[in-house]
Amino acid sequence: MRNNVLVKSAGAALFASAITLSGAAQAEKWDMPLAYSATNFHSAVAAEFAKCVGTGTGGGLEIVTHPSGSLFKGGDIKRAIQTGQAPIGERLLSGHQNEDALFGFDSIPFLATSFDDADKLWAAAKPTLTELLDEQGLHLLYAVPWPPQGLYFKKEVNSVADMKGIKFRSYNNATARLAELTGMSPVSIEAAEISQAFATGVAEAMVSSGATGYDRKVWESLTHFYEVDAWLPRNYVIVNKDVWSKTDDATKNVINACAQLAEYTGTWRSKEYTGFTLAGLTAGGMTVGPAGDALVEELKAIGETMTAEWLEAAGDKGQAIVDAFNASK
Ligand code: PCA
Repeated sequence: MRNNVLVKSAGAALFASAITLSGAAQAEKWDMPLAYSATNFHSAVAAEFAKCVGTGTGGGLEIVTHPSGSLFKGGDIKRAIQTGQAPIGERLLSGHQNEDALFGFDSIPFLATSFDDADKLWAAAKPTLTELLDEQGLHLLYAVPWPPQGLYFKKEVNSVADMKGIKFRSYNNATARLAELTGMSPVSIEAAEISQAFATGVAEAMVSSGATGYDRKVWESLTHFYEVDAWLPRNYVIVNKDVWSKTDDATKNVINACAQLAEYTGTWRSKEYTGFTLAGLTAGGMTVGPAGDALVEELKAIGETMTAEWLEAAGDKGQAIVDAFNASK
């Protein structure tokens, strides 16, 4: 009788620890490197996405975001995910234009200059980009546009001639090429490091959104922001393909639902942030406004050159994206 009780309670204890163990085995943690600061809206959206997945899986999958390039620097995030050093992460994919020109579809000057057109361009490009990423061992979850890109300087600029010799911070091939075609010297610098680069004079100008200038408080070094609305590049959240294929269907469903929500709220935040951050630059003391007509004309001609160069490099698949986009407008 006594023995029986002991056996019973030992059995209960074992059962209890089995529950704890299986709970522990199921709870998984994914570190998610992000290139941009925690205050940036993309990072805020990623944090909400991570929370959504945690809630939706009942704590079964915990995604921990690491902003500001603290886990992997922007330029290393894609490789880290491909090689399985990180299961998931966020990256500006046009930064990888040197691997494949198709990654630069969203940085073609004056092709898609509004949020609506950027969405249409994304719809036209998504199948091709999903396939390209898949071939590289990556599964695409969601993509969110940055606000329209404008030009930052530390002096008034009214023509391309005014840009000659300026040290221009670039973030992908297209921005480096823009510098070359305008007589500036490109220097590649991650957003996380631009405040210092401007303060020390390593760079003196850039093309970016109001959001990034606001995040990095560039009014401490720069004076002018010209709204050019040149393009709206995207950040992408990608998962290692092996990790994704080993993820059970119920978890995948939750991740997909949270990803869809993140793309929607991210786009909404990007729109809201456009005006907010331009006002922030003005409050910081910068002169903010549209570029002059003469400068715009010159930039459009450079845009045509860059569009032709991109189509040449991206081949039939690139042309098909542009054709599908034009047909959807
Ligand atoms: N900010 C990012 C990319 C585009 C943008 O608006 C950056 O400057 O790095």
